[in-house]
Amino acid sequence: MDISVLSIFPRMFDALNESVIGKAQEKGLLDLNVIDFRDFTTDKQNHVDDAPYGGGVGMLLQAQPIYDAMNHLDKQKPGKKRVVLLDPAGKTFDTNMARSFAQEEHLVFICGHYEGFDERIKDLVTDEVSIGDYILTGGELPTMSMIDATMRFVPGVLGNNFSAEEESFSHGLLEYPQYTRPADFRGKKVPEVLTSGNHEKIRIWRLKEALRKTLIRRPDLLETIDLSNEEKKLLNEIRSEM
Ligand code: 4G0
Repeated sequence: MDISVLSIFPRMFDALNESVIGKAQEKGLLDLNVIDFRDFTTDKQNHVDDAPYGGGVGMLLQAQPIYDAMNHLDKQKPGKKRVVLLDPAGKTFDTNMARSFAQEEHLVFICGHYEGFDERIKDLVTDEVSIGDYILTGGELPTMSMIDATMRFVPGVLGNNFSAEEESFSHGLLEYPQYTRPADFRGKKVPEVLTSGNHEKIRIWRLKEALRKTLIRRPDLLETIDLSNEEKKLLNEIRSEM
């Protein structure tokens, strides 16, 4: 898939040349194109921001450099695009949005700075998105988070026989506790059932522990999923143990 980013700090995206996303680029699964929209300013001092009409503190990103950078991108890579504006007031990003982004041919992220942007930028945008209720100095880190979460849903990006569809959040429960060697680490032992070799017992133990963790930490998640009869029975066991 194609991902284009409009940012005045293009080198921040060098971080995506590492690890799994770096590999995805090497494999040709991702073509990442970072555009410095400061290159599209028309004034001598390359300003991308100005004071708000009506007064107030702080500076706003101007519309013109973003419009011209988008126009350049449309000529360089014609075709349908999903254009995401990073905005703390946007819709909160989640797994379902990542899955939906992964279906797109071309995603464009516009990274804002300062105290926001000229409202007219929004005419270029299909989605206004936030990664959560906090303010950062720019949209770059949220964009990198979303690129990472999105690429995990692109087939071939994660290693062999591992799929983003199989883990917590996808089936709606938090992950059960996991252990690796040694079986006894400084007196802390691995639960016996996991070394028993009884696959059915292990499956039930894992399901119960996933339900327990979800009930304690994120009871809101239990409201959104259809529980099987087995899961309802295990939840009742957990409640009577509490
Ligand atoms: C637009 C996104 C962009 C407006 C961007 C700030 C956090 C997020 C920015 C503002 C961002 C997020 C109104 C402060 C840049 N910070 N939570 N900073 N305002 O996704």
